[in-house]
Amino acid sequence: MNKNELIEIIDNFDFDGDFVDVKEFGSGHINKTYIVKFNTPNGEQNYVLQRVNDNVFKNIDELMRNVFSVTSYLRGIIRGYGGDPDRETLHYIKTKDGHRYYTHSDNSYYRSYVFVRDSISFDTADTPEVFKSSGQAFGRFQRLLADFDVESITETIPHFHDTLWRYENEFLPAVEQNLSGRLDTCKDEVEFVKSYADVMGRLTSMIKNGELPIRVTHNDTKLNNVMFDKDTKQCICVIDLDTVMPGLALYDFGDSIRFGASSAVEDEKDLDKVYCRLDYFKAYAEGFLSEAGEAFNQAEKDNLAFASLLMTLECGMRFLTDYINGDTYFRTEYPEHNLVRARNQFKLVSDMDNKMDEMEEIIRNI
Ligand code: ADP
Ligand code: GN1
Ligand code: MG
Repeated sequence: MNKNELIEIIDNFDFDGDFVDVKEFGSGHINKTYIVKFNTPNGEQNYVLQRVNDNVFKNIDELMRNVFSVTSYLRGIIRGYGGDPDRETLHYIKTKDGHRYYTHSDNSYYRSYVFVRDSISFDTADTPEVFKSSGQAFGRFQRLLADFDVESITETIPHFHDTLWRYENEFLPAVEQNLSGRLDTCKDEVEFVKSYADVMGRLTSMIKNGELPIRVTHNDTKLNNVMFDKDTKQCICVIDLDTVMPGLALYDFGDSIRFGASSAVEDEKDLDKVYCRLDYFKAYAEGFLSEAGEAFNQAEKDNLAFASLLMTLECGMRFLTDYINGDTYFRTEYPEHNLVRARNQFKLVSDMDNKMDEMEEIIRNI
């Protein structure tokens, strides 16, 4: 997309002030994100413009209805306790003609929100304190949405964290079809996934038995989906709300551990550098449980460590599936990127498996 076209798109949104500049921004794997600078009489005002990935999100109307509904609910609560709704949750900006998103002439979709001022996001946690603070942010997010009507939002991606469903309906068919012809290069990784088949349905069976309650959850709790104050390094708000759906508290906990308790970035190739940092695991658990833990039943508490392993396995399996399918889902920067990510996640799974007793002990002690 060239700059003139971007400016034409920006002109459709109801922004305040005069346009100054637009630049690519952020490191998400799904949407294409830009920062848009405006000048107003009160100083600089920045916005985020995103091209929504319509290969991943098939129903943009429902997606945008969900995120507007979740954020307006949160804004009400935040106002109620005297907080700043423009900073503590996303503030979506409609188009000049009142729509929740803009459809470009090439049938691509754009949406926009206020850039959280004086904020940064992290691709790795440099200290346990930063990670603990993200745990508080995601725990609080879950707590604030506890009474939000689950039925009022659509599942933007069905079966999102149903690991066994993904194994049977996405992974095994991908291996069977070998669309990219890459199967020869990842046989060990395929066997690794298969060796965990018997644990993949554990949480979904517990949902069916009524042991685990369905809550409104975020479902994509990567550290870089939390904005922090750039000076105090305290969390400000949770972003990337496209996957807010009915789910398990355990999914949100486990997915955070997968990303932030890892000693290395998600695509580190040197697997000796990749392991689960138990002090970070402990810090996150303290932060998350301090905000959300009061509502948890015993089965939820008992499965926090297991869910961390399961979410890591699931994500590795999704990267591997995408590699075998020829890179059609996650944004990649080089041909083996998804395989590198999968190997990285599987190293983490093995390490968590070895440390499972210690992880469970940490949770019992909190
Ligand atoms: P993706 O679905 O591709 O992960 P995100 O919504 O997470 O897209 O945005 C990608 C990145 O852009 C984030 O990790 C964050 O760094 C930055 N970002 C997104 N929204 C905001 C915002 N409102 N204020 C500041 N930065 C943001
Ligand atoms: C994607 O959008 P982003 O980059 O925050 C993905 C997550 C994966 C993650 C792996 C909608 O998250 O499920 O866990 O990549 N989001 C979607 O890094 O599929
Ligand atoms: Mg993101």
